[in-house]
Amino acid sequence: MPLHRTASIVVLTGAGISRESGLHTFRDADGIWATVRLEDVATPEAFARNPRRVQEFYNARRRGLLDPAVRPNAAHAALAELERRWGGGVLVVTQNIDDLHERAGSRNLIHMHGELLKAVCVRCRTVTEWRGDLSMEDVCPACARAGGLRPDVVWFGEMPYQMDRIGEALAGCDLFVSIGTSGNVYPAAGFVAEAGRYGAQTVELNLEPSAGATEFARSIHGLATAVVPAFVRSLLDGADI
Ligand code: BV8
Repeated sequence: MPLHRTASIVVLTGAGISRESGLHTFRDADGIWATVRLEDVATPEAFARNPRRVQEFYNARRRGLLDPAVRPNAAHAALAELERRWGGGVLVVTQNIDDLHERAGSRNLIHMHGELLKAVCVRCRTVTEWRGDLSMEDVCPACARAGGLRPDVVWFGEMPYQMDRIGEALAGCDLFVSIGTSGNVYPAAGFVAEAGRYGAQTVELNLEPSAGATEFARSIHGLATAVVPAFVRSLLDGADI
């Protein structure tokens, strides 16, 4: 059945949507967790234990993201077009810390796991744009103290950002679409069940079935740059979903 044009859509994205832009995923064979343990670089305990190592891990990823060859791909562009042309609301909730959705034109966007191009001061909590390397010697532009700046990224064991706003959107949406995520990390992996409980249509677009594949009413498998533009076109053409 076609989705009515004033329907509300929530899209969850993960690392798979940025894979064809040249950014590695986490759990694929060539993924980030194949070369480094998340316990050593993506927890508050790791940062307390060895801040230099954690800063370097994110410095390398920030440099990679700022490589001119890394650009939004057709999947990011399709979601931005959907937001522009759809009559109802379109909210993208991304687990990704890259800025490819913004650069593709998405505006109604939540970075639930933070942003690689921002730093937060643990002392005054001020968030600052940060595109260079980050070290424990850097001084917070707001409180002028050194040694307190960290990537503005949500680590394991930390509260994801804007959970209230996300919960409201899931309760009110007519369609929940999950793109490029393995469904291993909570609370994001639980969003499909939450949206489904409120009666939303649920669709998964992914290279392969995710850990939560059975929770979706429909799954479309393929490369994001192929399946996402096709799905957006079907929505805009009023096709059955
Ligand atoms: C929380 C930022 C409480 C950092 C990330 C013990 C203590 C505390 C918590 C826990 C605990 N044990 C378990 C938990 C919960 C924990 C968790 O889920 N752990 C897992 C490992 C079991 N979660 C947390 O700690 C979260 N906080 O629970 O706080 C709370 C709970 C509820 C409400 C309030 C508070 C915080 C989790 C956030 C951690 N930070 N990232 C960084 O980026 O460095 S998570 C990290 O994983 C990234 O954000 C990433 O996006 C996310 C999910 O990974 P995916 O995006 O799915 O990537 P993945 O590689 O796994 O999959 C890629 C998929 O794409 C694959 O399916 C692949 O097939 C597909 N694909 C590949 N190429 C393509 C493609 N698809 C299409 N096209 C392609 N070309």
